[in-house]
Amino acid sequence: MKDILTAPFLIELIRTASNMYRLGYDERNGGNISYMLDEKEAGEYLDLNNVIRTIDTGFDASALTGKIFLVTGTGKYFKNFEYDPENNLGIIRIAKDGTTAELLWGFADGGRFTSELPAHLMSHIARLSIDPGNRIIMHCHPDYTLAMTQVHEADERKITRSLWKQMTESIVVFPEGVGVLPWMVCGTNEIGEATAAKMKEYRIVLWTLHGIYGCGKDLDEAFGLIETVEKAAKQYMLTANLPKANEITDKNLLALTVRFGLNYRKEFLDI
Ligand code: 2HA
Ligand code: ZN
Repeated sequence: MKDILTAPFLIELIRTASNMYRLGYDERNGGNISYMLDEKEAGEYLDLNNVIRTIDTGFDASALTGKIFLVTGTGKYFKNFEYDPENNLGIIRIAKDGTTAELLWGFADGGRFTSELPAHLMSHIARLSIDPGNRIIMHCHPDYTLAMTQVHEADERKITRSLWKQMTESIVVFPEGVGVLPWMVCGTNEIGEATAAKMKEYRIVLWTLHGIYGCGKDLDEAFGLIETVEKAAKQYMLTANLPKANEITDKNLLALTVRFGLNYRKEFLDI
């Protein structure tokens, strides 16, 4: 058995979380990540027959029975993962009943997975149904995205258009636009279901006055989506009160979709 602390998936998640902490995306215990692991790869580092304890998830994730996830712990700080992975992170497998998580590693201080597990697992189910290569669901609280949800109408078409028009890269990176949820109580099955429903259409979902969800085939892709939205939101907030001398037009956006062969959300352009 190889040492789990040398596992690339663990090292990569820790490095990503440390970076996110330093960017200010994850204050205190803010944010959470789940990473669906390959069973064969996980088996190189863990005895998959050794269930340390079981934890009730409180919702049905039968579609993920047998799937193994590296997940961040509830109440844990992203800044501490690199110093103490075994108390801050855990590896769980969804049991046959669909509502029990089998702990295979971590949460060594008796802790449990993130309070946002419903949104994570329901979003994994939603993304896998349209993209079998999806592995990551990532949630965090980046400043400018959060600020933008305070001042911008929470309308998917309008907020996507504002983000697309901030910088050339936006429509290239998220041509399908961004999904938006109104303010809701977090950590519940209801916000999990609402997030997953949006994830069927978008890889980015904004939680008004809370934060952002992103997904992807790996940590770079999920984080790259989030940091691009955050950069565009930053441009928006830096210039919202200034007269505009130059602007990306709908014609410019259309030209980008042609240049990059983008499968963009056509109803979001005024052409
Ligand atoms: O884990 O970000 O949404 C803390 C949160 C809850
Ligand atoms: Zn949050």
